[in-house]
Amino acid sequence: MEDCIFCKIVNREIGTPLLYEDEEVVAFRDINPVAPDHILIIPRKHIRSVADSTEEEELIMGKLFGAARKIAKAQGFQENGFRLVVNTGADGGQTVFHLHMHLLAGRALGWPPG
Ligand code: IU
Repeated sequence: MEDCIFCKIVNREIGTPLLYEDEEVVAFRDINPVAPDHILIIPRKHIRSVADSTEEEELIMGKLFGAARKIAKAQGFQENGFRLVVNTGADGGQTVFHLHMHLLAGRALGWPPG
């Protein structure tokens, strides 16, 4: 997608350092972190949101969890725990319409969200 900032990161048009990458997924640090460690895990494929995704894309979405597990292990988040969040649509707080999973770690997180 031409105007999608996350597609530009995937296509290396923006030099955001990647924390993780494989054939289907890339991950990088959020530009505006809300936790000591705030990482975004995204599919290379432009999928607007969970709500807009298709059955064929379920496998790719599952890969986001696999990447989260690997990143958490590599970064040492497993001992204290971490949170995975996928904001979806306006009420879900989604602002970038390229599906992404937030991985939050490094402090005890409150619940419920605001
Ligand atoms: P949201 O779930 O759509 O609200 O999350 C979008 C996130 O993308 C948000 O935390 C932003 O800080 C983050 N982000 C970024 O890391 N780099 C960017 O260039 C842009 C947004 I635009």
